[in-house]
Amino acid sequence: MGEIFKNIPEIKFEGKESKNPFSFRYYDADRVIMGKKMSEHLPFAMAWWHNLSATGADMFGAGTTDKSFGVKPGTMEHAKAKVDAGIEFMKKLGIKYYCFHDVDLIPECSEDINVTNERLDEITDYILEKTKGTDIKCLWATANMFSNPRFMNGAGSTNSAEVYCFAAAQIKKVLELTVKLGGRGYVFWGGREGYETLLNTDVKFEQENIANLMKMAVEYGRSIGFKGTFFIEPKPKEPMKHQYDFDAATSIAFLKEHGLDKDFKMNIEANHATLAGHTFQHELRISRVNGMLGSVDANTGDPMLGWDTDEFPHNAYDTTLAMYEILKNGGLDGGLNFDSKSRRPSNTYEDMFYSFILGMDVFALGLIKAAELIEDGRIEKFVEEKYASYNEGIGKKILERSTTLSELSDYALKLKKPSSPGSGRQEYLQSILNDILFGR
Ligand code: XUL
Ligand code: CO
Repeated sequence: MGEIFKNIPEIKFEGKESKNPFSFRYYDADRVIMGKKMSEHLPFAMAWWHNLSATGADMFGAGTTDKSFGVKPGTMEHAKAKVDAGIEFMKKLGIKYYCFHDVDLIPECSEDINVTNERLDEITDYILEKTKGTDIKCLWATANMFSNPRFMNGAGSTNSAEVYCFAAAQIKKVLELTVKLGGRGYVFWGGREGYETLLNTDVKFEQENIANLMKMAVEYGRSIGFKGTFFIEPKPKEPMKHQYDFDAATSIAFLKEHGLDKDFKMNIEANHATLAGHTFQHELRISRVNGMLGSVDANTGDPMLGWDTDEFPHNAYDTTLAMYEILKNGGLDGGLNFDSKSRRPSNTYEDMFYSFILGMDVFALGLIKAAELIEDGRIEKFVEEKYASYNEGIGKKILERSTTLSELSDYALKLKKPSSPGSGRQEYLQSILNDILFGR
């Protein structure tokens, strides 16, 4: 197949003065920041589903973007055209990774899972052939256990033992494909793992069955040589009223309870964080301080809307704070997957590129600013000093865990009244952040 995205050049770094819409203003792959190249700090990935499959269809209207790539959709020829389009797209943007659900790659055969699996073998052979000699690889893969009607009551949480076996079969197959494609991770996003009403739900039974499925996945994955990380991608709701992997804190507790915390980390998606009533940074921070920050689904929601709009990231304030957490984490096992879709009226091939240029540039800008924040040091110094009362005296004893409740009580009674804990200085810190973002 010839060039698909005709008239769209390779996107190069031209610097912030550039007015060329097909250029990066901030993403300069080889620029070194805090000892590492930008491309290493920012392992960007393309989500097969949004970029190559979704046409902009929503509950109220048909698709607006032609993703046929010149071939009839629903055929293996079309599946291959998507591979060709995806590789050309990634090459033009300098993106090295892709992420997929099994059924993003091929038309699923609803009558026989064996046929689906044969198609998956064929398409992954084709991906390997087409990516040979390039540095394009799979970031992570996942089994879609939410679209097929069989999963209407869940996958790991289903009431049907037969359906549970189909979930297992899909996971097994996708793990094999992940190894075949050299993937760095395998994701569990529990889209239907939750409930609509507690009136018909045995929560404990369902959660234990989900954990069991994950344990079997780890055992099988390790037995076939999968050395990467398993991820849970928390989301509080949508499509279900309540999803078990509500947020990072809930998911981490679940993993610890079931002894899965050595093999799993979090894949944090920005829009899922805000649906849970948290900021993106909050979810990254909670994961990081628990040693569980593994990967990121890069997108953003709309503060005015209560659903998963999956917009391309565009807010440099958010990406700065996100990259701050990622730098403090020492990077990611996974990467930054654009689980984002162009808006429905942004319906041309050019828009597909503009969307990624926006997302990649705003994360590059976030990286530059997060590094400046760390190098500036004023905010971190403030936080360190805020806890200085634990550096000596009774505070030191508390930190060393060498005191008792009675000794602390005696200390307080003798003191009669504590001195002020000191100002939190929020507004001062916010002005430093603004200065770093906009004042230089
Ligand atoms: C859904 C979502 C998924 C996962 C993978 O909100 O984010 O696409 O990333 O199943
Ligand atoms: Co996601």
